[in-house]
Amino acid sequence: MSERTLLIVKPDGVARGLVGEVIARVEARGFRLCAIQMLRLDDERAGEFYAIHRGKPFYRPLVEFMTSGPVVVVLLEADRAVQGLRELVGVTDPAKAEIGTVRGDMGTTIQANVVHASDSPETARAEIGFFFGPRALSGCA
Ligand code: FUP
Repeated sequence: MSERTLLIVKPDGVARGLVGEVIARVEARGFRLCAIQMLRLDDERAGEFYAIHRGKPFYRPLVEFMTSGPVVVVLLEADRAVQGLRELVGVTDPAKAEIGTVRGDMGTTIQANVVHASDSPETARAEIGFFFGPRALSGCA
């Protein structure tokens, strides 16, 4: 069944010129692009996005990292989009991510791991709303 999910190319990925490669991989795997936006998160928005991690030792550094430069936010659609994108992206720590995954091939540290991908359909809905609001209802490619 067709499903939507959210991909973010994080500041390290944008700064290193990896946006095109990440999107090419996603398109090659059959995801349709529904919306795309480049933006810079401020402290409050980044903190809200990662609110689930508030209080953890990596929370402040994570918020600082996510506000350190622009990000590219992409709304994607596919069958099994959430799980499929997680598989394409690989596990959180690039050192542990499989070769062939985005993080395994391009990530440098657990923080600078190039991309974010929603981890469940519920999270995807919330994260899509967070960035795109009602515009997320527009059609996909
Ligand atoms: P993921 O769903 O794979 O993005 O991973 P998490 O939601 O567990 O973590 C979100 C982000 O927090 C990671 F992408 C990077 C950062 N993080 C750290 O910096 N250190 C950690 O030990 C865990 C996560």
